[in-house]
Amino acid sequence: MREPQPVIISCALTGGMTVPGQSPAIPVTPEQIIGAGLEAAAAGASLIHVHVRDPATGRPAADIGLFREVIAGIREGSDAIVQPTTGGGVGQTIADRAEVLRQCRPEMASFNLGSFNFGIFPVHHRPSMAPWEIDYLESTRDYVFRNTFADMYLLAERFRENEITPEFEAYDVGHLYNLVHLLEHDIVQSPVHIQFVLGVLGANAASLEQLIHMLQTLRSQLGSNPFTWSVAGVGYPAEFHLGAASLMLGGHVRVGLEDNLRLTLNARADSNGALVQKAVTLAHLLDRRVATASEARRILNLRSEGVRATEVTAASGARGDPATSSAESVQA
Ligand code: KMH
Ligand code: ZN
Repeated sequence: MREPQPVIISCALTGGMTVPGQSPAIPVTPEQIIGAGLEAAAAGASLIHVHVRDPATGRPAADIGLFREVIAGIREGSDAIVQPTTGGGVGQTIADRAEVLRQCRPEMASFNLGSFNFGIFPVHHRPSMAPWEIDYLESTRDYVFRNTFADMYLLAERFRENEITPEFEAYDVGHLYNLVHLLEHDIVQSPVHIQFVLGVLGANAASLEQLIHMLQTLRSQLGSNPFTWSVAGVGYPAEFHLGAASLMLGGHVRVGLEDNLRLTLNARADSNGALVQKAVTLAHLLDRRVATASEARRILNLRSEGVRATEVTAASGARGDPATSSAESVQA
């Protein structure tokens, strides 16, 4: 029997659409975020998704000095791929969000595929929350997570000029058609890596049916073009239910306190590492080996792996030529 592809477990450490008062486990300072990243990597995460926060308040930030410190700290202590956000948080412009690409030139960064309402106002107000946190949550009653075509064209330019591989974040099925538009107009290039982020209030639900619907839509739209995909289920038990489905279907898995704060029905997660550990256990139960960082780089066709598939396939004259190392590692 053929061994399935190893699974890339990514860990989203802190987020921009959570506030620290939701859980004492959410890392805030650069030291805490670096520590959480190293713990997640040691537990089996080969890809670390990072946001940064103002260390004094915990408010999501776009400060390049903080990004530099966090990216360098995680890289120094592990060989995991460090993937900064370009999604940011409430109040950040696309220019703020894109700056990390030019200033830090990471191997990979997130690329959000469309605008939608992103509501976190139903989050329970806790006594541990500062006034700004309550305001932040409440402000999303009237918040659109903006990713217009102009924004996406600008972002794509920054990714291209800095040779950064995007992880495309798709929250709803329409976002996949936006991606098809970007591919058809050569604004972004194949092969693509997609993260299905399901369960945000304002976008698609974290259900098995919707995951399958989005996966099938992507497959039919991309035809023979290869791609890789992962799932981030938002909330509990979505993070692990959709993670298990992805493990069965050959996809990759994202966990982390950005998306979910619970380890079990009755226990809150006390660290990102604990969430990664549970994903590793699930992977082993379902016969998926966990990818090392260098395997993840090969699967995702990152620039540190040498010649990119787009260059190879252009030279060989065949898009998605199965003879290329990246194409053999992707699944359509
Ligand atoms: N928490 C959302 C904003 C991003 O950072 O670019 C999903 C996300 C996207 O991880
Ligand atoms: Zn994020």
